[in-house]
Amino acid sequence: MPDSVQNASALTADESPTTDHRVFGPSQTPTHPLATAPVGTPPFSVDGFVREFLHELNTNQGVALSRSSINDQYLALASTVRNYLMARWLETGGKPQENQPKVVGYLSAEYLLGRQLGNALLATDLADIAEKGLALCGIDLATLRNQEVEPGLGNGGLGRLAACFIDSLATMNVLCIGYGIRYEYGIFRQTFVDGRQVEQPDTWLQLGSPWEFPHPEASVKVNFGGHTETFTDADGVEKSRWVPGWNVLAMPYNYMVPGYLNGRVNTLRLWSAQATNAFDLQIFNSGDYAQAVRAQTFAENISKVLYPEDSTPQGKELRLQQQYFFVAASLHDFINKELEEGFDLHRLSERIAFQLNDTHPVIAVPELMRILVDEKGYDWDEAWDITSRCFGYTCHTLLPEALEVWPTELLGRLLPRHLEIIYRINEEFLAQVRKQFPDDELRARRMSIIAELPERGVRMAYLATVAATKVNGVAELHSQLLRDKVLPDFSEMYPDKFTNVTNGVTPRRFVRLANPKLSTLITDTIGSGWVTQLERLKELEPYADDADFRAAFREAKQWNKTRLTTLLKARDGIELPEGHLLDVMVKRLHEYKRQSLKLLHIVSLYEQVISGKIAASDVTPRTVVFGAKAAPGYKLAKETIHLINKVAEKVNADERLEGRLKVAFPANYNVTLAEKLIPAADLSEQISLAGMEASGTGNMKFALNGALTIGTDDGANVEIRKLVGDKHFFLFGMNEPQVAELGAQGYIPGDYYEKNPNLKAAIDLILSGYFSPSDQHMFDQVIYSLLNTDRFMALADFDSYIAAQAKVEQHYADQDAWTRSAILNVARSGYFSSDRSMRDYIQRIWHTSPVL
Ligand code: 26W
Repeated sequence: MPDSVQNASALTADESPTTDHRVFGPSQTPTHPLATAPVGTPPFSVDGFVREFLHELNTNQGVALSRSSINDQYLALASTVRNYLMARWLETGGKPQENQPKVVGYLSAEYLLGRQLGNALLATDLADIAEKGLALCGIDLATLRNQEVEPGLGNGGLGRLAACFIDSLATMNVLCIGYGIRYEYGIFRQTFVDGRQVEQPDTWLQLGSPWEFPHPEASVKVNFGGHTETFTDADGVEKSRWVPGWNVLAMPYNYMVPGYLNGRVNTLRLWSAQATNAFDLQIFNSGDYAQAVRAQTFAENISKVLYPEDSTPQGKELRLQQQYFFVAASLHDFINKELEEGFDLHRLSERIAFQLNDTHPVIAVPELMRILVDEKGYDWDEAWDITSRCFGYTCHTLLPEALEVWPTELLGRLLPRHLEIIYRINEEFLAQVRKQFPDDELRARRMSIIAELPERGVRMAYLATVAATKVNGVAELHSQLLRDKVLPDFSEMYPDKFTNVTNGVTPRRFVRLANPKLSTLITDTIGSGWVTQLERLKELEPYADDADFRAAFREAKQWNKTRLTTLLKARDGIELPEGHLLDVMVKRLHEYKRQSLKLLHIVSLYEQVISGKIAASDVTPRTVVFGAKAAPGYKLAKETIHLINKVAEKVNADERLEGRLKVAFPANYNVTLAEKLIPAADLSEQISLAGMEASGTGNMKFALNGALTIGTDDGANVEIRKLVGDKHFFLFGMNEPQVAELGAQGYIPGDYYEKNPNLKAAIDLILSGYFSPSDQHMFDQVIYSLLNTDRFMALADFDSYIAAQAKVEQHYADQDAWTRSAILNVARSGYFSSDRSMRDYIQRIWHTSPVL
């Protein structure tokens, strides 16, 4: 911890720019009519647009059209579209007013936003005008859209869900401030070197970031380290206070969150870390330049990079620094900036509902207690009464290893006052436990927020559950397992605290924007209301029996396939053959998601053909498309990626297959690729071991884009199958109780290997080194983990999976029947809109309402 990190008070009075964040507006009463007029919006016309664009290009980019680069043109276009949104943002994105409904404060360490330009053009209905206006300037809109690097400020499901949720709240006219971290480097860019994943830094800011508005004047000082000391206050009460050791500045960057065609623009506020005192001149003058700027680099590290793990916390100190950094800045921001001066904090929960997106922001609970007790002088009970009304907690996982436990040693060193407060919260809580469940010390020990073994630590999920008004899972099965298996003691103690809100996805990005052909067909058939009332897709049901509609539907799917073929050729040099069933598995690489099971299906098919057990002509022409990043530290996941690429190499080159089975693995799966892949898919692979995938959201995107699902009864698959109907869903495998049963009785994967010849042949082919001629044992680790432990029972579900795949081939052979099923998947998946999820959160947890 550098000693030169001091606060801003060093600057002399007359040099210091005003930092009083409450001073707004001109110092004198403005008299010019424009100064008091509402902020203008450029004319909504091609001409008006061209004028605005050229103005931005010349003045903002400082180039003439004739000398402008594509990046100049993209940045000018972005700021032009921003200008159309600005007036609305200033009107609707401002400070929440006393008479306005409660604000939703969404606290998330991740936001997987995807490209912004397309969504902004959609939300403002500027796409056509922009296309025409740019064409008049000799520019192709699509080229500029491809110039945008997506902000990859998230790992996977949790981060993308946050992005869908804030889009829905804006579209539903609900006040929301999304709070998070502006990582300088987002999720790594994945490349393949000889089939192995190699991570490259995500330099998303390099070519400029036109969608953010920095507000250095609104920076917040965030403290760390130091110690606490007790003192007796004026009324003789023994109190404790924090004496921090060092601090950093949190600088806010505001992003627009435009509602769809409703003129509302909410705000996403992402914090970036800066040194309070960037440069130590004395040290510099003493010639130790590195030391002089060490404070800066040290501070900036906090928001430098996103942790690429999406299941196993590494327990790194920097990760905890990140969590406290954005939470402290966000609470300070809302309490001291958004709320009007002198607001009575007893009524805080009337003005905001903070939602904890998993345990990552739960340090917000002791932080709010610290603010109320130490800074605002409330007594403990008062403070707890306020705090325990302000938070909802969403759990996104079932994996025990994904539940964060911060060692008290680390927490006490970084946040000594917060550890004290957590101890007190736990004390008060255990007193309640003992009162409600007398003479049951075992229960008290089980429920303690403080774990003693293997080392003393704070169980963040327990802290969140104790403090939250509501705890929800993200799919019915998940929420049930949370009650029964993950937090049973808490469910028994607080039965009404537990609820469910099944995930959803935004139809704006994942249907309207990603699938224009299908969108037009739907709108031409049932009108355009579906984009904000997705349940109206139901009106498509009768058209499943309409041959013309089916033909048009197939045409849209084919158009998406052709678009994907062109993209993968240009992007990855991948040839997608014509007329193949597109079997797609895209999600993070994790053993519980069972990419290995998909791989065993491919290798088994391949082995049967090359061994002559089946003729190539018996194989339904199929291309399996994988998309998956592995956490860099997750060795077995990276090995699995390597194996998939090596199998692909062999299968794709083997003439004996007569081109009827192909494997494609485009690198760097992200939101932008998902928008092209998902609309083109026929089959959606949702094959996790039952009881492992909290919900899944890819499954919903596929169903809404007319792909049929092959899946287990896991997460939201259960609800998808219930709504689309068994005839239009390929269910296989054990359900959760059967998995528990098999686990209890003792699972021996080797038995399944021995008794299933096809499975044995497939595994033996890999073990023979057939796919790794240079090193026969290259994939031993992957295969032996399946043969010896197979924690996620891929071998046990193999048979049932293969049987289901046979049903897929059979159904696909009847294109009309398949198309009918696909249409019914679309028609019956309106429930999976994130707008519906938001309605559920509003009703069950937040109790706010749209601004009228
Ligand atoms: C600390 C390491 C870490 C980081 C992220 C642990 C766990 C996470 C996330 C909770 C993992 C995640 O993204 N979970 C996914 O959340 C989705 C949205 O609710 C669900 O649809 C997925 O089923 C769930 O795996």
